[in-house]
Amino acid sequence: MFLRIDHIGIACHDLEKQIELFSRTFELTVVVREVNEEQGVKEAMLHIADGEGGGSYIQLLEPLSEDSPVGKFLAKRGEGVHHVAFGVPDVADAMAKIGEKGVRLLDERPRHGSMDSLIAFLHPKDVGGMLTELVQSAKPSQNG
Ligand code: MC0
Repeated sequence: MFLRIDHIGIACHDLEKQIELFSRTFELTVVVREVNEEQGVKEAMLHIADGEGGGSYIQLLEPLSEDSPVGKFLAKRGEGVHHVAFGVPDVADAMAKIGEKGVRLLDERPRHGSMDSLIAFLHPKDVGGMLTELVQSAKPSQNG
């Protein structure tokens, strides 16, 4: 079902500060910066490698408001890993297959994600405490 790890999403208070830390420490390059109003985040994608069906990235996330998913996460748990995203060939197909297994889907239909991907989230309580995202990439890879 999974092609690769698409990205690890990391919640932070200050996107620019965290970009500086990750770029300097791991010598990663920011390939995309976006604001996703629907998800309530300002984000940056730092390219790691290319894999089957797309690239893999560190995704840094700053909330647009305190009552957004990432805003609430930061208030409750502080900065750190927010979610793990897996690349899938077809997000609607993966949602149907996973939903049939009794895992709660947080989205009824695929939504707009980073770099024109299609995404859907699974409830963390049904996946061992890990907020899980499914990603269908728009392009095979984007590494800047
Ligand atoms: C909450 N919980 C988590 C969690 N967030 N567990 C693991 N990882 C997380 N990130 C746990 C809480 O501790 C709580 O457990 C339980 O789940 C319910 O959480 P809550 O605080 O009562 O409820 P909410 O209202 O904060 O909702 C949590 C939920 C929500 C995961 C349902 O954040 C959501 O729908 N997330 C999906 C969308 C999202 O995260 N978007 C931002 C990234 P206890 O034991 O205390 O009951 S957007 C993104 O990443 C896009 C742009 C992209 O990749 O392209």
